[in-house]
Amino acid sequence: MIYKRLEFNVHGDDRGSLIALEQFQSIPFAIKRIYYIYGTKDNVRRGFHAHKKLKQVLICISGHCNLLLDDGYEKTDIFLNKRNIGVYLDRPIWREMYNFSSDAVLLCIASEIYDESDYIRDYSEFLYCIGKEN
Ligand code: T46
Repeated sequence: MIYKRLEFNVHGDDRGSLIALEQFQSIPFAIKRIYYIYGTKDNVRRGFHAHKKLKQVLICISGHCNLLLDDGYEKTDIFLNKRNIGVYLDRPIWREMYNFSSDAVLLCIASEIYDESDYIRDYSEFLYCIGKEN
């Protein structure tokens, strides 16, 4: 499997719902950074990179979007629209995000602080990094 699907406990009652995320519990690593993507314009595609070391959990906490994942051998396209589902990426995976609804918020929980040198932004370099030449 290219990614691990995480399902979070929903604490719901007659007031509504609450999901709590904790490091080493629902999130399988120490959390060093959280960022979120929102207000994405129509027909925009983001991503187009992989990470060398970074581990992340991606959760679409409002609206919907698609996540295209590629490990160099196979691709999978995931429709994200559930607040209690996380996509755990724990190795170099090429990713693209698209089909954002106007109310989409993609929450990203990361194992490291921001480091541009961890990005692989060239697809051929990505294949080289995972040991698969073009
Ligand atoms: C990823 C996908 C899912 C920062 O200054 N700090 C940060 O923590 C991040 C994530 C970004 N930035 C700056 C760098 C760029 O100037 O924000 C700008 C937009 O970042 P980027 O073009 O990398 O955004 P996406 O949507 O292509 O990718 C992001 C993450 O960067 C990436 O790690 O896995 O979301």
